[in-house]
Amino acid sequence: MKKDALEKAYQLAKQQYAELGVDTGKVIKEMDNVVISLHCWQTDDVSGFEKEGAELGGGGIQATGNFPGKAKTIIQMRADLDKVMSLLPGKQRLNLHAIYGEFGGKLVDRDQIEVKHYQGWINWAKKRKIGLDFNCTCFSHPLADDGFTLSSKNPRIRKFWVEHNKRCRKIAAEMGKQLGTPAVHNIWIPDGSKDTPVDRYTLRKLLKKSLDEIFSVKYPKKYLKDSIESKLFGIGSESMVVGSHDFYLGYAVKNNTMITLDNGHFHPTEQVGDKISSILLYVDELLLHLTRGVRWDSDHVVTFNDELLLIAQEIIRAKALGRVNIGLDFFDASLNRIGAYVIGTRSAQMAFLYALLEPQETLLKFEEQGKNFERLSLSELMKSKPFGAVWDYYCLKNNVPIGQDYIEEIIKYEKEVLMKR
Ligand code: RNT
Ligand code: ZN
Repeated sequence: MKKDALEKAYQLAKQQYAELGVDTGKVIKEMDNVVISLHCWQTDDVSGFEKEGAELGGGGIQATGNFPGKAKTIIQMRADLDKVMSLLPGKQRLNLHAIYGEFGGKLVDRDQIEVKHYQGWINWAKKRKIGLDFNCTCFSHPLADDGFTLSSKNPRIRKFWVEHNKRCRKIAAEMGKQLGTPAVHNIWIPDGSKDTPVDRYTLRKLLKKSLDEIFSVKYPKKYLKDSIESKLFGIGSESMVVGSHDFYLGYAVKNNTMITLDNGHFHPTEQVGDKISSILLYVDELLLHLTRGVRWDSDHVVTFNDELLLIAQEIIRAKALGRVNIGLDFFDASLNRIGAYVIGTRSAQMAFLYALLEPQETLLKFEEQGKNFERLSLSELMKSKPFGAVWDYYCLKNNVPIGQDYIEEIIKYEKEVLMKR
């Protein structure tokens, strides 16, 4: 569509929203506060660069598909991420896993990693004026093969993973320090069991002990923000996951760490959107891992669905954007990976835009007056308002492809870059 047509469509949309008491100009400005942390691992199916030909192994997570063109080197990964960011409106950060360090062809075990292995990324981020986030990698490793890491009853194994986590937090704090924006460090471990264990208590006690050891080293909040991620079940840990929601929620409240809510990690009828207003009463901040679980924690590309919308709406309604760190967590190897990022990130951004365009005051008035029919009507009516015109205008203002134009750009990159790998 031509620029003037887009402007015109936006002006009409602006009027329609204004009639409902919604200021679209203000909403577009507010979108600056929706910063999305791009998970680096969609570029290479969570393989990492510890050794050539590394692949995601174990931990109950899986990337399925073999679409050509996956990033095999840091250079390729950075090129892909630059391409992705060039197609996204708004602001991003980059979320790294420990396996994505620059190890210079040497095998550096996880209990040996240092800031220097990530300095290249820090410099890369500095150049792009973006922040970094970080994750320990407690899977795809021989010492994770028996299914237990930080909760292992084997002291050698547990010690190894405690050391890894301590180093990861140190690295993350340095990222935050150098980049002037706190890095979120997220702990997710795969620990759990396929069959019903007889001793859950000791395992959880050990996990608690490990976390206490890890967090005994303190860093200023302006450099590092700690988060812990629960899960209901994984492949191979169907009967029990040590780091359950109850476990981490208790730990987070007691120790004031953040909680990571991955919407693939709960029972399918449980809504992460519903949890936000509860958890924010007890912890300062949250980390989201936006994903799309299809039948299981399958980590499909995020789409603009009801689940995502409720999450965005609940954050906006609680005026909690400043307390929620937005991360993505999907890895689909069955389609163009750059495309996967752009779809998923744009859908997440669209959900926040949609939530910001809600006529909050009117809906609240209806609710408080017991006018339930009116509340439901207006909520439904909002779905056919010209939201797309505001979204297009937002992309226009951000100088990124509008509407379907990004598809062509990605296909071009696929032909010129991905297919030549
Ligand atoms: C696994 C967790 C975890 C990982 C990433 C790669 O179920 O969601 O966040 O997906 O750390
Ligand atoms: Zn996750």
